[in-house]
Amino acid sequence: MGSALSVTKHLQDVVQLTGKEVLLTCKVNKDGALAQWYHGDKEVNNSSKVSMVQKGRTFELRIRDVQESDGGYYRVKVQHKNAVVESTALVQEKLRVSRTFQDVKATAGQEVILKCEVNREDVTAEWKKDDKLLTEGRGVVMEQRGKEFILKIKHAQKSDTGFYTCLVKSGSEEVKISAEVAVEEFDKEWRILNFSLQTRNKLEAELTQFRPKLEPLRILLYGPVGSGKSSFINSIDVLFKGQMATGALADSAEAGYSFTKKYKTHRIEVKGRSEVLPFVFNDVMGLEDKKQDNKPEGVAPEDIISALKGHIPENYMFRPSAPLTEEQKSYNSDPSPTDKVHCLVCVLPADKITFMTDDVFSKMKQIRETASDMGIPQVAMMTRVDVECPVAKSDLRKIYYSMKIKEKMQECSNRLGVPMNCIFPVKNYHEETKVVLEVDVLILDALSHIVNFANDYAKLNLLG
Ligand SMILES: Nc1nc2c(ncn2[C@@H]2O[C@H](COP(=O)(O)OP(=O)(O)O)[C@@H](O)[C@H]2O)c(=O)[nH]1
Ligand SMILES: [Mg+2]
Repeated sequence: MGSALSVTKHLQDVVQLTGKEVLLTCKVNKDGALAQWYHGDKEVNNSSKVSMVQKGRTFELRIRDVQESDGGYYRVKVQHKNAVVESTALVQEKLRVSRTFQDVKATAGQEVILKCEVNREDVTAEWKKDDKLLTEGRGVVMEQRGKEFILKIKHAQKSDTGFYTCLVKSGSEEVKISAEVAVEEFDKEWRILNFSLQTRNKLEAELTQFRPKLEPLRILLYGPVGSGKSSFINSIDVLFKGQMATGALADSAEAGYSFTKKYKTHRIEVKGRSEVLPFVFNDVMGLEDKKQDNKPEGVAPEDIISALKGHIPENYMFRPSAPLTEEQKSYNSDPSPTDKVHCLVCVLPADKITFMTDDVFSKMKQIRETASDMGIPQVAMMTRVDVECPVAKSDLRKIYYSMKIKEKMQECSNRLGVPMNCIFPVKNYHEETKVVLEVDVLILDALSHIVNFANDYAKLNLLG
């Protein structure tokens, strides 16, 4: 009779390099036994991939060219008469990296994503920056999706620069993926602006005490709907009043596309004084692409040009498809020097410049060229810097350290044809309940330049 059927040599777990061969061996104590092999639940058949061999009491399974799909549990079921015994082993490809991440160069404020993948799921990972363990928080998020590992740095800052490693482990196996992340920001501000209260008050005093050669100087703001023209006028109003304005001019960004169709002069009162500032603002929304659905057509470039020359009367209602002509009664054919525009300011939202069509820019160019022919100084104001740049959002004092802001200003300059030194980034008051020093300084700085340009122009061209 002898002893009962039993396994004398069990299958051994195997970790093998991809492409190599795996040999599983099982031995029993009886002659004439039969074996069936399983990979998971599926019975294994002889193929070019696997072959099963029996040598007396020994059973072998050979797997050639091991790939990921060959991984998993293998089981051999050995039968002798009515008795059955089994042995099981795990076959795995050796842990390896199937996708690495590359070095990253980002500008401050961008999102940095490092993504890598290994060939197995039975792993854990840790992330290191310069050999120090990284933890989540402050915009740093780590994720595992099966075999994939992702590190996200939401608004990368200069301090996030470093050597990043993802260390993936399974038991005693370990693989590493590393790369350099460089987050760039200027070491020095490329335009000097002092954000002290002293500077603010000095700039404000200069403007309130300013006596231009011509009064009032007229500043025309133009730009697409939602670019922040009304908000800018509103902000100036807030700044000189020293408190939040009640009758807000700005349209909510979500309130469809209502826009200023009326040619209206905005005068700014100064706190504690009965007089108004010696410069005034008009804003016209212009140049929207007619074809874009839901958007209203902007004021015709011809009308903006007429406004530059002083032909558009106060309270005139613009009709986009029918610009004002000399023959019409409302046409101001004999404008006084103060009816004319003394500085043309193009208002562009930092977060939308990239998405504006060439068509819109070519219309702006038409206006700019006319203004240039007339010698009218031109400035571009870049609004919504806080929306576009997290560095500016968290600290406006850093605005001229931000590469992103410089990049956007460069884009304004290239597409609009205005030199960099005539472009001013500003943040408007839009949801604040208190005045903010940094907001004031940026606006006052831009405004001082605009007013001085306007005054120089008036002096040279409009006064005998
Ligand atoms: N975050 C932020 N929002 C702004 C800024 N300037 C304007 N806005 C918002 O942008 C939207 C459009 O502004 P508005 O002044 O009505 O644009 P307009 O059509 O050119 O007169 C409004 O919702 C404003 O509150 C800014 O500097 N930062
Ligand atoms: Mg408006």
